[in-house]
Amino acid sequence: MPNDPFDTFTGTGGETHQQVSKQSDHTEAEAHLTTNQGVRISDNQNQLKAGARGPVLLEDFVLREKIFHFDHERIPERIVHARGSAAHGYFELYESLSDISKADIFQRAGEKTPLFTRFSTVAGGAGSVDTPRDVRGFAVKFYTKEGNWDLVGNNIPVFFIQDAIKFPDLIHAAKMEADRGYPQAATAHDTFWDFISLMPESTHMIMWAMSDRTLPRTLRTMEGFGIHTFRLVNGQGKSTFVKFHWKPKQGLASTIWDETVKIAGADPDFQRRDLYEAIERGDFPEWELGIQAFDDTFADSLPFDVLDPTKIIPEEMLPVRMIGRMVLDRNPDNFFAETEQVAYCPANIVPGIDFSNDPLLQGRLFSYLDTQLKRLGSTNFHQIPINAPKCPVMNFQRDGHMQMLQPKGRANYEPNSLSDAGEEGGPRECPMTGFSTSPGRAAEDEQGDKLRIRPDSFADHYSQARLFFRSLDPAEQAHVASALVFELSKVALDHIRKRMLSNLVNVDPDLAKRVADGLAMDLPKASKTAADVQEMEPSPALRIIGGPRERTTVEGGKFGVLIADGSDANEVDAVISAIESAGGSALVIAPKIGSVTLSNGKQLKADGQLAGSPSVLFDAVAVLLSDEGCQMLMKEAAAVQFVMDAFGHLKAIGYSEAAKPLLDKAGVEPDEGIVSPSKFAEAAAQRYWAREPKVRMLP
Ligand code: HDE
Repeated sequence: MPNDPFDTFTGTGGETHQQVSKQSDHTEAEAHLTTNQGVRISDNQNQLKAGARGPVLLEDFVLREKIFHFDHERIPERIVHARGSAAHGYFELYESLSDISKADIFQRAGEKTPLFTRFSTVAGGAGSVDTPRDVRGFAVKFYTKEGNWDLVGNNIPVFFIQDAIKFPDLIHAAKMEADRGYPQAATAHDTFWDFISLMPESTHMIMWAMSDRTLPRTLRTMEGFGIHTFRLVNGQGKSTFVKFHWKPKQGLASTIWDETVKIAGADPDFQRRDLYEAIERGDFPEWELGIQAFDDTFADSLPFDVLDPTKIIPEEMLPVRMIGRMVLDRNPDNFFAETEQVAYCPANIVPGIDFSNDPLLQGRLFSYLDTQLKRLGSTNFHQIPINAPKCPVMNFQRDGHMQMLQPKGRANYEPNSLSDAGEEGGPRECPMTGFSTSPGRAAEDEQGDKLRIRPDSFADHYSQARLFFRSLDPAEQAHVASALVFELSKVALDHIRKRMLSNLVNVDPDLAKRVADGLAMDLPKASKTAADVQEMEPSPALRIIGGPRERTTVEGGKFGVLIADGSDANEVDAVISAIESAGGSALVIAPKIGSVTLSNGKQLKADGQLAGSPSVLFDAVAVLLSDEGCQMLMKEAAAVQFVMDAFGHLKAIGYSEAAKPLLDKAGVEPDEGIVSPSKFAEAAAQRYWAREPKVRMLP
């Protein structure tokens, strides 16, 4: 692999794997099927039987080994974040951060560090669809020269709960209901909203969860956040608080609820496929890593607690400084070995990075190691190549299930004075360069009696929920209201809906009223709050629509060009070329996959068949038909739906004059996004939010 940053390091677990695969490497001419013991197999089609129609024999070790291995192919899926997609890549530092962190990864501008990033949904099982309304996990494992650093975040900067002890309750409430085993990957049900309505601290996160943030168009078009406040520590031991951000170079884009539901049916692997295909075609997704760094004085000046994971620091209050970029440039070779077996752990940090006292983070530090033992079955999971550090690993830990290493010598303890324990008696502590914990500050509230208590500074549950809602574009606000109406309409128990409405009054009375109207319920009084709700300056950075990172480009997008026999060859060619020269992918959709005969008699092969390629799969569509082609497609429901959905999902539609009757039948009304073929590539870079009130009744 060219410019592979792994090459610069000496591996441990990685080497083991390479040795194994080298041993079993054959040229194609001499590739023999063998058992796991290396015995060549003569027949992989038939079991060993006593006579052609006789019973099967127990001595058939070839059969038994194969079936035995198959029977145990699955490991327990993750209890949360089971559904995920991942890729390899690298992090490149823009400028040295040595003034605030001694972490090796932050020292030398331009240096690349290999990494492996896994995106996930939270609630659904491993086989669930890619596009439910759900938070997305955003987990990055940096293989630094001083050990692995895992930044295990989400695409939303806050979390539902303030204390780790509530996590099992939250997840039980969100997942399938205990008795009936449904719904899968959906929060629109009684138990979720029962819990949420009883936990006002979740209100800020709920605003995000009901916004377009939980319907990302692709994994490439979402932000990532470390959520908790962490610490950076410099060479002098000085500690600085930090919050981590990932900002997508592709811009931020989401889908519309109706669209996301239809994508789930049309392509359950939509986001996994998108990531894989983008990397395969060399369109490497990229995010900038940003930090908000601040000291104790700044933290103390804020009207909320930086240890509270339900709070953000608005970017307008403390700008995000971009310190480097992540490029994902290589797909995994094997889904199971890499994406499934990768084991992230927020406790994996390196010298120069440290934790804060955030009580949610502190609980996570225990949980992940524990979960990996269950999932991967051995304390030696760090030796699996995807988890193995790319720097030397040396200690006296020994044995355990599936030990892959064969340490030499008698000394398996330290200190020792045996010369066979390796050079100078084996590895020793590094008092100067080894990881040492930042002492924190000796503030009164950071030490004292053992208590089960929540600090008063965590009491405000509504101010930032209000901040988020009021910072959104009106179209996004309407989506939040509409999502709440949808979800609460699926709640069968009246008292839960009522309680939720009472909480919403504290966020924004107008929002609560819109939701109550949408449910045809009376608006109850506001619920009691533990702290006064504060007015904060709106933060435009929180918006997608009209915000500073909204996606407004064709580059890296997918566009559907619907054609049929007789479509104008020049027009088709011009639209495809315009999209491609703007960096997008144009896919030809036709009634039959084999080929279409264009106006000039030439045959064009389709990329997708109409019934299997609805417009929800594309960022915008062009409908380029002849008179006859249009007459034929007007009798095809999939064609009418193709256009109707593109219009309803506020996408640009480029159309040839002859395709107009199909657009009319689909109820398309003219607006800025309905354009001639020559204007399509330009129009396709955005959605047309002004169209929304014409196509959808929003609360
Ligand atoms: Fe996790 N979480 N989590 N989580 N989490 C897991 O670890 C847990 C939390 C996040 O792609 C599990 O390996 C507890 C916050 C991601 O493999 C488990 C608490 C955030 C992933 C676990 C939290 C996350 C996980 C399940 C409350 C955002 C997927 C399998 C204290 C900052 C990583 C596994 C991947 C996975 C526990 C809260 C993000 C069970 C106890 C907050 C992205 O250990």
